[in-house]
Amino acid sequence: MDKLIITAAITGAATVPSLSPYLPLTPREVADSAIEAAEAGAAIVHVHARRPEDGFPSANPEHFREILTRIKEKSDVVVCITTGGSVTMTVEERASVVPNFKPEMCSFNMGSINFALHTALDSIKEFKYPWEKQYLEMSKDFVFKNTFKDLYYLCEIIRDNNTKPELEVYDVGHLYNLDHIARLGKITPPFHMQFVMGVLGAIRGTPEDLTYLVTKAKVLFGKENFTWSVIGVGAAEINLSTMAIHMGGHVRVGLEDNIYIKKGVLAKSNAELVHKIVGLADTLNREVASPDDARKILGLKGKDNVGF
Ligand code: KMH
Ligand code: ZN
Repeated sequence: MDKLIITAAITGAATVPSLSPYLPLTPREVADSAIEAAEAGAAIVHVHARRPEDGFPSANPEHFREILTRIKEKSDVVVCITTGGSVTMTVEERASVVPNFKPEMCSFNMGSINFALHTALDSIKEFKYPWEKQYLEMSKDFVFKNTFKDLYYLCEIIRDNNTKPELEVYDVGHLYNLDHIARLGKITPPFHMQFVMGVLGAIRGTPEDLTYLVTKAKVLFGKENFTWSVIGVGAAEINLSTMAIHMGGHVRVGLEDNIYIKKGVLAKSNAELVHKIVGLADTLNREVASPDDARKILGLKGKDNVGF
């Protein structure tokens, strides 16, 4: 079994600031939280940006630049930049981070889904910022658009910048979408898949669903042609992580996907969530990968070949 690659997803765009006072918002906070997560054992950090003044998801390259340069200065962690962005961004805005920063990795969402966040409204009594309520409410009618035209477009951008995609698979059909673009030669193995489980609108975070996704990926691509990792969105995070550690997969945790360290208790940092996974890996006798181990396992171009 390969060493365990832990990815920390630092802030995302699905969590709103009122849900947790520990969510990093400013570029400085995002970068420092990423550095701390790396010190705790994360080999990769998955990065979104937010507006410093109110935490609204940002596509502003200057916000990204501030985050990326600070991380690079202080840590050798692998940086994976989102191309999923947020519900308010066009696919062109989302993709622009790749040519702008030529990262070692970027996310690449494998298809469209309903991406609903409105159920979080029930747990918020008071909103910190005026945009949050409407942002959550409008997600009831939101389709996270990743059409084939979008997939073809992103394939080109990702290939042109020699960036390794973290292929975000939210449902079984997304494996077939990947198979389609692979057959066209637009993307080549080995693939690194991130099974995103527990979003309202896509597959749930159940053990049998994870087993099925892994089995189906082996059937479609052959087990030597991909690595995989899992995100348990919300309550499923630690349980699915445990399964993945045992099954030879990799793990993504972080405040982007889950704000609790255990039932009813908010995680105080991304590092705290990473630390929990390091403990589980130790219990299950799986060694944790360093950033350079992850570079080797995933075949990355290296920190010196990025554009920031
Ligand atoms: N927030 C996750 C459920 C992306 O950034 O491309 C999915 C995600 C998408 O990380
Ligand atoms: Zn993300």
